[in-house]
Amino acid sequence: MSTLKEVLRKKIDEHRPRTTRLVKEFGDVKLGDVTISQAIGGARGIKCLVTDISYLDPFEGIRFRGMTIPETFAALPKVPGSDYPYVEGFWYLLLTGDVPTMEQTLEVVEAWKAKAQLPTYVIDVLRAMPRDTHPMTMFSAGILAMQRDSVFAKNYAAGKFNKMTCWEDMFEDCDNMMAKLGTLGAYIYRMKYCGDTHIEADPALDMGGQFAHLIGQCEEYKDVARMYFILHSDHESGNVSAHTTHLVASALSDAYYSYSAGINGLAGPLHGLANEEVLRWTQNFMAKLGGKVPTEEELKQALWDTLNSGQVIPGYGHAVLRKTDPRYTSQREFCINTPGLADYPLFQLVKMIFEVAPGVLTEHGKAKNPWPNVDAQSGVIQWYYGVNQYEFYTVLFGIGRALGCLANITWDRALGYAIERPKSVTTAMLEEAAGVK
Ligand code: CMX
Repeated sequence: MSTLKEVLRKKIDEHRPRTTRLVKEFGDVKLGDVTISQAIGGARGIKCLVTDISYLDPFEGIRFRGMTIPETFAALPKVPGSDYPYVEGFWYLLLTGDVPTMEQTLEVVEAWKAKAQLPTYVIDVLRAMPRDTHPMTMFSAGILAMQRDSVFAKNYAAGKFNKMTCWEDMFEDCDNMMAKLGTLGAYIYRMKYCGDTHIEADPALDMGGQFAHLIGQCEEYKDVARMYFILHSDHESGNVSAHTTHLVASALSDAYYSYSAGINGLAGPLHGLANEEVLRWTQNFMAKLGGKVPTEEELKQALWDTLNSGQVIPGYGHAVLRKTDPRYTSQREFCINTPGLADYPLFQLVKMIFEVAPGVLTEHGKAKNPWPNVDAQSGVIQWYYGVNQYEFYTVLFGIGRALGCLANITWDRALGYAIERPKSVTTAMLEEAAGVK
């Protein structure tokens, strides 16, 4: 081991008890308006972000522009022949707070169709990456590559920045990006998992339907895509992907820099990658049992084994929610109401985990919320439809999450939100505030 790493290890070992003691014994000590445990522990509960796009109540779950998930699905114009709304109409709702008419929705549908194609240089960037690169890396790189075409960056460089009107360039970038993200995700999917064969776009299709078509999916999956993108869109602005996007945009970085950064945050296992982890955990567990249906005891044991090995139960717990995530419930209802999926063994197992895991987590006593989040349910639907490359699931999350993040940064710029710059303190300052020798 290098001297540098050896010395660093020693310093870290010496420092850790100081941090642990501060949180355990002096967590409630105030540092101005926040406590030591909030300063060390990820800023939980500090009210210092403002957004009107969505609001997350710990017990009720998410509301998009004031509407619950069922209310949102019911209110928006539906794709003809489908039970699910246009993603484009949802974009209109997030941006404006108004439920669009069918005419207003179709205007967005047509605008997105006209600019959905990927520029060749973006395809070149993707193709230059080793094929076994994680799809989230490709997705983030593809978004970043598109920065070349940022309207905001071009106008800024040309000296055309105006604080009151610059939101318009931000909006153009966000709208242009939204139009392309489904195509980008589908291109990565076909290049990596379908022998690099690609499918021509169908000019008749909306964004959700087109994505299903481009990855080579069946008719039914078009609704899965629409539902999935809407459900994953926004969860107010403190989660890692939304907050990162907001933070980067606060430096007047354009939408591409900002959302590519947000995607990198979404790729973490404690955030969006949890949907991949859930499927991996569940499949490994089934494989260990040789595919047979587990007993409740076997399932409990597997959950305890995971916890005792120091890992988290993926898909369970939440920083804000204190009940079952309505995004979980919505997907669960989709499963229950879809013939074939309702009896699907993997769904049966996911249902069983839902019955057992909250009890185990409660007994374990650490997680503040023992209930499932959005990621506990989403992979099973993808798997059922044959999207079994679970490393791709977070890209699906990322296409949807863009709706919320990009609506937010459009408004951030319109309202001239300041560059984000919280203040840091040293461990010694915390110890002084706590009166620790
Ligand atoms: N399994 C085991 N332990 C868990 C847990 C879980 N599912 N959820 C929380 N805990 C633990 C935490 O790791 C923490 O332990 P330490 O004190 O040792 O650090 C303790 O319980 C308290 O954590 P918390 O206050 O309840 O939760 P946090 O706000 O710190 O973290 C989250 C929230 C989501 C990161 C956490 O619940 C977790 O790791 N869940 C599993 C991963 C997951 O599903 N992530 C997806 C969330 C949704 C999304 O963003 O996509």
